[in-house]
Amino acid sequence: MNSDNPNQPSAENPENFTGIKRGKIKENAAGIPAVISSLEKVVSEAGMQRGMKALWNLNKKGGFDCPSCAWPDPDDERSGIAEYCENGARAVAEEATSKKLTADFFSEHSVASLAALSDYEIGGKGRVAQPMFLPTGSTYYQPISWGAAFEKIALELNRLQSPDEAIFYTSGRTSNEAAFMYQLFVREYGTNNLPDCSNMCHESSGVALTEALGIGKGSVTLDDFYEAEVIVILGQNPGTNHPRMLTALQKAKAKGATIVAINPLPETGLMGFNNPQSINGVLGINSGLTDLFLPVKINGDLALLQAVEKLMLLEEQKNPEMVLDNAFIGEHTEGFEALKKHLLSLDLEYLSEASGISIPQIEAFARLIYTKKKIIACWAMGLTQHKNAVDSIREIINLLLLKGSIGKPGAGTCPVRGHSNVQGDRTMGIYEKPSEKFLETLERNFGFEPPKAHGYDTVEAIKAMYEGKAKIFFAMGGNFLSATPDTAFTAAALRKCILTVHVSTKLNRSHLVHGEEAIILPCLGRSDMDMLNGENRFVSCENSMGVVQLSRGVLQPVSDDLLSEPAIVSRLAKATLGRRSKIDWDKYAADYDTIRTDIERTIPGFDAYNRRVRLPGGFYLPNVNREGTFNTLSRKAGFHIAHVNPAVLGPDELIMMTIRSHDQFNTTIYGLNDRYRGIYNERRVILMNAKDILKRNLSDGYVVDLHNYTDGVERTARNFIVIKYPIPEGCCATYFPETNVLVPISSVAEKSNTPVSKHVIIKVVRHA
Ligand SMILES: Nc1nc2c(c(=O)[nH]1)N[C@H]1C(S)=C(S)[C@@H](COP(=O)(O)OP(=O)(O)OC[C@H]3O[C@@H](n4cnc5c(=O)[nH]c(N)nc54)[C@H](O)[C@@H]3O)O[C@H]1N2
Ligand SMILES: Nc1nc2c(c(=O)[nH]1)N[C@H]1C(S)=C(S)[C@@H](COP(=O)(O)OP(=O)(O)OC[C@H]3O[C@@H](n4cnc5c(=O)[nH]c(N)nc54)[C@H](O)[C@@H]3O)O[C@H]1N2
Ligand SMILES: [Mo]
Repeated sequence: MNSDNPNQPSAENPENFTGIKRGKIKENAAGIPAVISSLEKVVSEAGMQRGMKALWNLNKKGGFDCPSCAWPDPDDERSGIAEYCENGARAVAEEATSKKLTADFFSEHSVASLAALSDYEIGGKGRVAQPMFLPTGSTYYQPISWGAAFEKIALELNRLQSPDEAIFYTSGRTSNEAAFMYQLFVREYGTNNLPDCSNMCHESSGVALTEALGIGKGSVTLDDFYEAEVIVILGQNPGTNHPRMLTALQKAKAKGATIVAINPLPETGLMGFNNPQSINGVLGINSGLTDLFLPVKINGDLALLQAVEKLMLLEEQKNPEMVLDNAFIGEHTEGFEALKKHLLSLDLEYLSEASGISIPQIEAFARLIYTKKKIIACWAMGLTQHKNAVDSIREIINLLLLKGSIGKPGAGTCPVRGHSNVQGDRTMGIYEKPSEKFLETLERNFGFEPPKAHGYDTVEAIKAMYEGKAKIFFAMGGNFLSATPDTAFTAAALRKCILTVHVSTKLNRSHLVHGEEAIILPCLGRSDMDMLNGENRFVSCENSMGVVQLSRGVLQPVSDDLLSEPAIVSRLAKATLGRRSKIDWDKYAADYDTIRTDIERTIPGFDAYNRRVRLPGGFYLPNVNREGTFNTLSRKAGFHIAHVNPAVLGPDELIMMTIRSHDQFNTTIYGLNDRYRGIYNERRVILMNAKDILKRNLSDGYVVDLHNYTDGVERTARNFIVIKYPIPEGCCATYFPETNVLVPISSVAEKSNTPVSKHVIIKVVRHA
């Protein structure tokens, strides 16, 4: 189901090799090679002067927020030279590039010829420099004025039978100010169809945390890391995806913390780290990070956690008051007795088998935490993108609650967010299921009646477009086609739209697999100056630990024809709603302080927003868990009972997780290397266990095709090179987004509806 001709690669999924080179799996992350690699990229994309200016201001107080991940900046001292990492620098290089795409570029390259390029090549073309329009039946984008573009979009939006036929997606880079305006516009227009990248990312964390603890965000601050006794890291690859977290882990370890890593892969950053910002690191003096590495089977986490909790309960029976925090359990939690009964009834051997971790190793983990009271659990996509993700995350919470490890220094929950402002966008109301209270506040403050019915999340949006229930797709950032599951299905869904619109910095595949008509609206990025009347304006973002701080770009935009995201929303709203609107959109665009004033009176925690956002380092949003309370109905934290239910595989099937290489930010491919895993110049690879390779009569280096057959549909991804890798038997790994074609649209997490991108059942067949 790849294209019209199943033997040909298609616009949504080119399948060419780039020429693999192999090296060893690295023992330590970062150090000198990382510094060199990041500087080279910045200078080659942006030039020396522009590049250095951008890097100098990255993550400095008063500078701009790194457009890469959401890891927090230190509250106190920030590095004098560089408060960023290799991959942050690369994200900046990507955005700060001096290459630009004007009307000439689009008149020379048809949509089809661009779509035949790889994501790496498409991204390398440069920044979109002016608004572009693809009329019905045309194969070339042509220039359009901003005014005509807004008129066109407004006309189509106003022609729909119902506002619910339009979908308004958000990626996670959008500032608080733009996000607040965007959701306000969308709701005044009349729909809650506000899916976002969070639906594919940490939605499962939000659901689990809200159910158990009454707030969908993590409880720890950076300082908690330095007081923790044990830090458990599950399903996360910080060396690549949150490199600055390694600095925090190194410091935590120096202060006495023990680190446990739970991951099917021995990820380099977890194992060892040469901190490029310390002399030892630059000299290559290794700081080993992980004390105990547990190579779980994919989705073996629930069983492993239950096994450890069971051992804790047994140890507590032997040594009362030594293991559990009974006072905390009694005062602050509910459901303990039921959980205890459940866990004690489980068979340790069964749990060991289901997790892939031997009983002695499970015991080693349990012994590490028996007497400890200050535990932090960190997790990311290895936990959230599973069918039972909410159960697994609630099991993490169970473990922390048994220890009283929430709401005290050195302990707590740490879902490590992805996009730099994904958490802020949700705080601003980018959510398809807004609470009644939030909608009432909007009505009271702005005088329009917001729609009550819940909207589509990401997966529901794709289905709605496919079924013809939604006809216009508007994206505030992101690369919807490549980020979502079941690429061929999603492509068909987007092609059924009458209009697809993307507010973007860079060209991407979602501009090339489009609706009947398509528009690209080019916007300023984080690093760009946003000038008005001689003033360089700032916006603000919220990081993974709930700190809100300002972000002000420093670079001259590559083109005069870019608008800021707040300006785009303002003009779109005016064009669409006209005199129907109760909101002064011009005022917002002219003075961002007025947006923040309205955020302050609408969203709790933003008191004195305009003053506090100007404080160096910003301010913390309130967090009930951090303050030791729980915002659930009963005001207690809830234990949860979950059942382990391992997948039953056919003899020739494997479980595939789709992961990030070192040289990418989601669908943006910076380069073709995955340096830490020793894979160079190729992304079409499949990491397999030696026994699984042998069983299939394959060898390292063979070329294979991958198939998934869920729901009676054959999904195929061709041309992958087999790589022998230390990964548990029965499991394999490939890169996202090349294998999104194989992720069935129907395969979603219970409760959070997140695509199950880390548990795809596939068959591996030697390429004919
Ligand atoms: N440089 C860079 N930084 C990024 C991104 C990027 O693409 N590039 N993306 C950003 C975004 S949006 C996000 S959400 C984060 C993503 O950050 P991560 O969650 O670290 O990203 P993934 O590569 O998806 O890695 C998942 C990790 O989980 C492991 N894993 C997979 N399945 C399981 C499982 O069942 N159990 C366990 N215990 N482990 C498992 C994998 O081996 C891998 O190490 O990073 C953010 N930061
Ligand atoms: N198989 C599989 N699929 C996955 C995942 C996985 O692990 N496996 N991970 C999922 C996760 S965690 C996430 S978060 C999603 C990511 O999904 P998205 O957020 O939709 O994807 P990105 O690749 O981050 O979006 C990149 C595009 O954003 C645009 N952009 C960049 N900066 C800006 C800006 O400042 N403003 C605007 N308007 N546009 C900008 C650029 O045009 C760029 O091409 O993918 C999900 N998909
Ligand atoms: Mo994400």
